[in-house]
Amino acid sequence: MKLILATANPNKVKEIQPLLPDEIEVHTLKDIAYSKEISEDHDNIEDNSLQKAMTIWEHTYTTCLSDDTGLFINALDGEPGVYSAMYAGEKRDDKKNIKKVLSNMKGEEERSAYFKTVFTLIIDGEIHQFTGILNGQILESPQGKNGFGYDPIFSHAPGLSLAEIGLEEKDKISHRGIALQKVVEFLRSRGK
Ligand code: ITT
Repeated sequence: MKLILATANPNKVKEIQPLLPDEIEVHTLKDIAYSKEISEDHDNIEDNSLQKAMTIWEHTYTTCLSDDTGLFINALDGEPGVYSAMYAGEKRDDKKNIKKVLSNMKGEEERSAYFKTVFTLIIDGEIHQFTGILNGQILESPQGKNGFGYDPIFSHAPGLSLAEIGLEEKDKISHRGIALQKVVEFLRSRGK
């Protein structure tokens, strides 16, 4: 079966592709030469995830899988949340986003937060969504060089950021890894 990954983020492709069953022929937006920006017009990640998958489904009518993810910080009333990608401005910039979070969290003792990923799978014209959550804490300063996005300031285990663990370990415990396991189980149950 051919499946198109409806994400323009190469880091997400790196995390998702190895976890999908070998029988699935995975194509990225780059592979299908789709270079238009996909709109994300909604105020929640479920609907944005659906919008991304629908955009590519209507372009290809091929099975497709999208991911929308947000970092929700309790002391900031859930910010950056659905606006995680452009928190510090229209131009996506991980370093500036991290700086803004740390500045807004300065002096804050309640540092709990969670990542949430919603995958949308469109297969045979049917829509299915799968969610994964990873709870943790916002660190006082960035740590580690792996991963992407907010990984250097998110700690899931005492003293360690998500940017200090390997890709394989992140896949096992992360919001994206958990949601993707559900996608894989679903595909297997459909005999894919
Ligand atoms: P697509 O929409 O093309 O999939 P994107 O980068 O725009 O890619 P999102 O809309 O889901 O992705 O935005 C999510 C934001 O959260 C973005 O700034 C990412 O860097 C960050 N993010 C997503 N997954 C993350 C992860 O596993 N660890 C750290 N930060 C993450």
